[in-house]
Amino acid sequence: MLKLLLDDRRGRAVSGVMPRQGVFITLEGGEGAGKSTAAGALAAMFQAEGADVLLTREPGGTAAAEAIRGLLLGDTALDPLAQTLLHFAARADHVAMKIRPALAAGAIVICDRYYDSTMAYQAYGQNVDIAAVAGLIRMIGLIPDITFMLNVPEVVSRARLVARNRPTDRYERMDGETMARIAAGFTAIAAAEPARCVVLDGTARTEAMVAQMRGIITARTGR
Ligand code: T5A
Repeated sequence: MLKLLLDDRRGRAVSGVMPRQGVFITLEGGEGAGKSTAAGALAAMFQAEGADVLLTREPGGTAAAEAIRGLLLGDTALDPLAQTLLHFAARADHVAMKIRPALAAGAIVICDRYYDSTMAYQAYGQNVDIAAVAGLIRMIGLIPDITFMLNVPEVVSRARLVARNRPTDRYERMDGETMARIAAGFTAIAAAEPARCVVLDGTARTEAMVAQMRGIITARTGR
């Protein structure tokens, strides 16, 4: 008999998957939106409170997923569907090997990008079939408790990348039209899932943004 492999948002035990007791928080947004900076500050805040925290990222987070990241962010030409499947291969390993065990142990898991990035970058940005990506998301079967979407205008995003002064990857080199479709993708996801997604102003000071995130996490999860 076919087992139900999707878990529910509040983490009750479901046939075939580990029970979920922790809190799963993801950060999403365009290039240079400030996700890594905010994720690090949020993790530090929880650690200072004595919480068990896993700070991780996508693509990446496990040995295999980091190897796939090297291919995805490298210079080898990659068809958008191939990118999609590689992002999900990395994600499947990351979720099974790292995120689900940490949630089962009760940790606060903070992940810098997750499946919304594939929907925005590969489906909306590069015209991979939205329904196909939605199907892959269902196969992963782990929905974040809260997703913070950091919104910055493209001009701010570009200025931050230039100021950082490091070599760009294939995504950072995308043209303005593609970046606009990616931004529209994040907006559509947030509009479709208001109970999960919180859109924040990525041009705000990091400390203020993270304090706002902390308040929302308490209000929504009690942690
Ligand atoms: N990707 C990823 C897909 O296409 N599909 C997928 O499914 C997934 C998971 C990953 C790339 O892969 C793509 C998207 C990405 O392009 P990455 O290097 O991990 O590559 O890229 P990003 O996640 O975009 O990481 P970035 O470092 O580029 O952006 P962040 O994390 O949003 O920004 P951050 O925090 O590094 O900050 C950028 C700069 O801005 C400053 C920081 O000091 C830094 O210099 N800054 C601020 N300045 C003013 N005010 C603030 N509030 C600031 N916050 C940060």
